[in-house]
Amino acid sequence: MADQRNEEHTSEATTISGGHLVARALKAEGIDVIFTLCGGHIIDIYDGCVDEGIDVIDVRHEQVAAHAADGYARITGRPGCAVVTAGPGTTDAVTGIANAYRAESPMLVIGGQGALSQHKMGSLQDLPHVDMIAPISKFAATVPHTERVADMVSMAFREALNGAPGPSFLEIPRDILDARVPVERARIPVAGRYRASTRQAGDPAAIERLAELLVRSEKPSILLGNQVWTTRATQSAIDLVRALNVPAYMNGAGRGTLPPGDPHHFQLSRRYAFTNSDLIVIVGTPFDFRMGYGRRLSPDATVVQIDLSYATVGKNRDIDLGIVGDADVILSSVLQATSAFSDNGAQGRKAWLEELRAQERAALDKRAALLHSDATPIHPYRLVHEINEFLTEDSIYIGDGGDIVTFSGQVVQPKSPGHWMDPGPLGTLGVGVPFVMAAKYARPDKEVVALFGDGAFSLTGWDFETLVRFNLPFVGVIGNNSSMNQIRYGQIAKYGEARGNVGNTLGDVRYSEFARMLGGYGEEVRDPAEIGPALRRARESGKPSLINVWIDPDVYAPGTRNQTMYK
Ligand SMILES: Cc1ncc(C[n+]2csc(CCOP(=O)(O)OP(=O)(O)O)c2C)c(N)n1
Repeated sequence: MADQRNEEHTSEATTISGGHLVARALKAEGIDVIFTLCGGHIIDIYDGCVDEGIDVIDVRHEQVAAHAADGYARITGRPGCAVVTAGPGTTDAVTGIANAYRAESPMLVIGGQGALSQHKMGSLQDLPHVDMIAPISKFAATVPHTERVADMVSMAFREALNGAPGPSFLEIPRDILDARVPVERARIPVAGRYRASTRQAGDPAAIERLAELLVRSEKPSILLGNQVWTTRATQSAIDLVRALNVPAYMNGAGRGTLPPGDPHHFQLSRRYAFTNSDLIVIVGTPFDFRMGYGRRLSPDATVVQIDLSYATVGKNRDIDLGIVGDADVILSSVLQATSAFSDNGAQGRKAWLEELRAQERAALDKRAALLHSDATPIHPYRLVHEINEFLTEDSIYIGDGGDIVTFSGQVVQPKSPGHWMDPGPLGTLGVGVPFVMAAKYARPDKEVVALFGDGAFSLTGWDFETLVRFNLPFVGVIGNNSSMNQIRYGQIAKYGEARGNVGNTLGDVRYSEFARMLGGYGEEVRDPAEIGPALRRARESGKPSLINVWIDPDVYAPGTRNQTMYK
């Protein structure tokens, strides 16, 4: 009997289960948390996480788990991880995977699956997950054997980080996950030894050419896009625009690369700049709808595009020069290459910067009155202005909604790099609460401020409870117009007032009471003078909070009125 126990002990010690192999491979990638909703197919992964000291944040909907993994990647620069069960658990996560795919956010989603031994027999929650997810991920595969579990997790990370990053999906059948294999038969990745650096340097000849174009340009402009943050190119970008005196525009996660008030920070004169520049450098953002597919750039300008993805450079629009690689490495090499010129032309560009600054001032003057409007219901411009005033250098700002977030895109300026989060080009409503979860978990030292449309909040709002349960305080603001206004505007414009309110109106919900019911802090605000004080009380509460601000449902952001998103 004693011998038998001994033997069992030895085999336990020298074998390892699939779930524990997952946890070992996650640990090697530096992942310290998984976002998940439980299911019988995946419990061995939780057991592995207990051993490896990986936190388990359990949410109320798998879409939230996937968005949180996306948000974690954006904040930390390391891939995020969501673990979801087979069938409906995985289908619920699909939106989060798709959002990360369009936003170029690296993450791994692990889905359960029925036992391989019951393949296609009609097991509980069986679905063809890999077929479903392949078109919206960089890599989607089934793990065929327990020995391969950790190896395939590392493969999934390699694929997620290949070129422009994105999501990977692994389906692990239940019997593969639960089985034990001898440790020496499994490839267990060692940190830093299963993939190369992602810092690709770009073609040296192209870098020299861009340096010369910049030095010779009289009216250059640069767009610092998402990948400036992805590749942590903040300092290189700042050094370049300062040394060469180049006006910089920022979008997506690139917002905040330069602080507001910086002489090279421009926001409201982009169209003017792109119409009048002789050189336009686009860094790490595709020519998609947000860029008018490249059509809004002057046909006479020299256009340079830098991107992590070979497939993105030159897509939708001809370019004069393309450079594929890491924005940080490329921008610093370009600056270095400009030192070969005795005069980099910076002085000569002063008048150009002044011309753009005058455009900015005119645009600011035009809307100044609305930013300070005392109207009730509250004007959305007043709300976003108050939020902008409230943000500090340590506030990570998250926008989740339609029209109200379009307003905020024009007014709210993050004060630091990496402190702006929006869904990205998929335009997914419901990212707000999961992004709060990821941001506050990963950076407890930061304040997280989120602005929701009432429609957007409703999609994933129940996970406010998860924020309470895990003690993840944030300042939440709902721009409540009791409708899905961005869509409502288009319907009214097309079908008239009488038929325009179909399928787009919401109830008058007091979200502050919802917050309080779940253990958070909440206030209703109808007076514009109360927005600032209410935000400060939310901050001081130290709890997850919702300030429900009643805004005018009959005014719309300029972007919504022009329907620019469909053009
Ligand atoms: C998941 C998802 N469903 C639907 C849409 C389409 N959509 C875009 S904006 C919008 C209205 C959002 O309403 P709300 O969040 O209340 O913001 P508002 O426009 O009223 O400011 C909708 C439904 C979407 N982008 N994402």
